[in-house]
Amino acid sequence: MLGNQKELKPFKITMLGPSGVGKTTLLTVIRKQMNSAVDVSELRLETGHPQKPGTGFETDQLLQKCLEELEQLVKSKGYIAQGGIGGTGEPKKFYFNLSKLKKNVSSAKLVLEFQDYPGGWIAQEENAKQVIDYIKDSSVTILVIDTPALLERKGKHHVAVNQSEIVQQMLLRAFSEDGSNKRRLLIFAPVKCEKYLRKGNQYRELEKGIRSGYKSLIESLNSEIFNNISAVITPVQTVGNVLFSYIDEIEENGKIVTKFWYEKTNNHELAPFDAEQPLRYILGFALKDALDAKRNERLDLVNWFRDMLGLDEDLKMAIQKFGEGCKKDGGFTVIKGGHLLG
Ligand SMILES: Nc1nc2c(ncn2[C@@H]2O[C@H](COP(=O)(O)OP(=O)(O)O)[C@@H](O)[C@H]2O)c(=O)[nH]1
Ligand SMILES: [Mg+2]
Repeated sequence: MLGNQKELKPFKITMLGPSGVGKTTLLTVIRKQMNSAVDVSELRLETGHPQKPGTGFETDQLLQKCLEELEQLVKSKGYIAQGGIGGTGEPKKFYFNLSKLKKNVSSAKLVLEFQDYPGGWIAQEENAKQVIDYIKDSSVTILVIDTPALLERKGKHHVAVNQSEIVQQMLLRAFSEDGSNKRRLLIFAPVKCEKYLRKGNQYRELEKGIRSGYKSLIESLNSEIFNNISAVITPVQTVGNVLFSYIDEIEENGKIVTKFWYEKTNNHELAPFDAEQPLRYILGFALKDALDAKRNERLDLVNWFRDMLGLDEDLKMAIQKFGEGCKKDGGFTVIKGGHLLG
């Protein structure tokens, strides 16, 4: 193993969103698309924490299971109702690590730690506290948003499906209670948004929907005390060939149950689109944070990057190049704090 080498501190990212919104799916397609989206001559993405044996295997296993279920979902014929793959039963850390392609195994690595957990936690007081701690402890939070719930029927189901009131409160609490003033990136990641990005200008509706569905959060973040926080929108078409179709409200055992129905295209392939974009934003942000920290001598805040800063110019360049590939239009929006991004 790595003998007495120093511990590699991971760069931490927390997933946020209620159960079923698509957190684990998003991680799965990020991994899938990174394989093709990383400029293959430059960066290598592998699973696992290089100093924690078994984490690669565990991450692979979880993502593979989710991937198989998604492939099944795309293959089946006709309409499908929302829901399907099993929820995340316990908190899980997913590790990805990035290194420069064509270097040997022991070359410099940037380790990313994604914190996933059962979505149900955010509605349970004790567990919600834990999630708030995850957010405080992370540099990046990815808020996963069910797009049809946000936009259809004038957002009638948004609060219930995306638990938007709760997540806004949690974010504000985490951000205000954190005294460290470290830089943060909040990524609004609308998923299941294939339908809205296929045609002309519909992506404008998506941006408008997010600005109104998370109005109080965005207004608060615009206050000067949150100058350390950047917020962006990165829409991800998580599965590709499955489009939102219609909402059904039916009575089951005396209760009104809402079902979101999706329609397949004739192409039965799992074809995520823009899934690597959140990672481009994350890496651009991380690198800028580290470089500025070095300049301003506040390295204590970015120990996850300290080793890498001086050591491996090649990896830095590759990360920077990858980060520069982040989209800036067609639904991709910088809400605030553009100066903190790469
Ligand atoms: N139609 C459709 N279903 C999706 C998409 N992404 C996720 N799902 C489904 O949404 C459900 C919940 O996803 P999951 O990632 O487990 O949510 P989590 O609880 O937030 O981790 C699963 O049944 C997925 O198959 C998508 O882009 N389109
Ligand atoms: Mg999950």
